[in-house]
Amino acid sequence: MVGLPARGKTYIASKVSRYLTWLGIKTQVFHVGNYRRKLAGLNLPHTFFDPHNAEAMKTRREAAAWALRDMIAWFEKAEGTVGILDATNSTKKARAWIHQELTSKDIQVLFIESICEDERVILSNIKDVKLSSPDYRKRDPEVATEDFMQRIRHYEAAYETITEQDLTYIKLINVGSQFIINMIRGYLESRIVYYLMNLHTRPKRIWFSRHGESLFNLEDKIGGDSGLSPRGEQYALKLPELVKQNIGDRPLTVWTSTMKRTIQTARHLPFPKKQWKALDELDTGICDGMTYNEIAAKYPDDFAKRDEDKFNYRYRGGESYRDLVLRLEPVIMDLERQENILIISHQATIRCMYAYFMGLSHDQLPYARIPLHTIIELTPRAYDFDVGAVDTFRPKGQVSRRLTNDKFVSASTSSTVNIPTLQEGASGEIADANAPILPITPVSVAPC
Ligand code: BKV
Repeated sequence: MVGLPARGKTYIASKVSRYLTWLGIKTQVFHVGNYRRKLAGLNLPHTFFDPHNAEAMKTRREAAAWALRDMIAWFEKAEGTVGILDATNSTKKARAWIHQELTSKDIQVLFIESICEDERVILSNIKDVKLSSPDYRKRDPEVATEDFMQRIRHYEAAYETITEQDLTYIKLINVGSQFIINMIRGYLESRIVYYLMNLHTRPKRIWFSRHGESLFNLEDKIGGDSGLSPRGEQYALKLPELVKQNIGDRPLTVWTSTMKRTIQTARHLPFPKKQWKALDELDTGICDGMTYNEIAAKYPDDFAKRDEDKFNYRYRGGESYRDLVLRLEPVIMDLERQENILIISHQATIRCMYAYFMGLSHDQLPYARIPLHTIIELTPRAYDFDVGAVDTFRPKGQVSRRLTNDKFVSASTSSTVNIPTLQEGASGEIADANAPILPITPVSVAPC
């Protein structure tokens, strides 16, 4: 990363990391600020960031070198694919050093620079993010803001935007209103560039709902393209009111799959609608139309294999969750571009999209609890430096607990319509559709 403080570097780094991890590419962010805090402690005055402060400069260089060393060790020991060095890296000298250290180890370097001159954007970044950082905890917000502005001025004094023509880079100018790209090589770099071109920071919310209970749900059958049961139809009828309660009068677009049960569920909603084939339920191949009991009796080995590795298990003639992630990638890309979207889809597809926004691992993804007759709301949340990975262990075969290790987005509220419901969809274990959803409690861990 390259750029002055409060230009969204950490935000961008986390988004890219979450996206690549979701696709199955091993990615890790190395945040130099955390190393600096370990070396020099908290509550440092802005004078620490003065480039004329020789002693502090030494500590800052040490922190950067420590982070880079850790990153190189991670590439080697953990067989990582993409490491993201989150720091200002705001001088040609710093970038030349990074480039040299990495290319000498055959690691390719892509610089991502965020340039932003909009004072309002910078100030809101400071208010939303920096004042809650460990550097400023328990300080008067106005004094802290002024100190942070001073800190930025120190960086500005030495800042050199990237012009090195021999480096690979993308510059994101004014929150993505303009891009400059240089020497992009290969598939992964162009994918990252494409992803970055879809990011924005306009306020947005995303809501997920499964279709109402279907006739196949009633018979415990998976797959198929059945219509709604009477209870499912009740949910569809109540949905406009539920949406109004939760979404209010915000402009909204409704996305459904191309299957009858989602189209029927969305039928009474007075908003523009779009059907996506990519939102169709996981294809269960030869098991389509069977009950879980029938599958267990007819294909006991498959049933066991699925429990063993639910993310990778592919139904014969059908799909796995891994296949589904790839199928849903264009939906995620489009979602990043959008503002308020209500998605009415299926259990397995919602699990995949939910995992992207909540940063769930591939092991956790197939067990995320997405009950029928419930709206799940995702709201953006400011970055919290103390929220890292959480304990997300979940025994196989048990109903999931809802957890988040996400820094920006949390499933904050959800509403369940009280319609007695059987269960279940194409890919799930039995869950109680009427059980209220547990509130999300971010779990704090020490900064890495
Ligand atoms: C592309 N945030 O430019 Br919480 C380029 N200035 C930049 N804050 C950004 C987004 C897409 C960007 C993200 C920024 C950006 C910026 C200041 C940001 C967004 C949310 C949080 C923190 C930072």
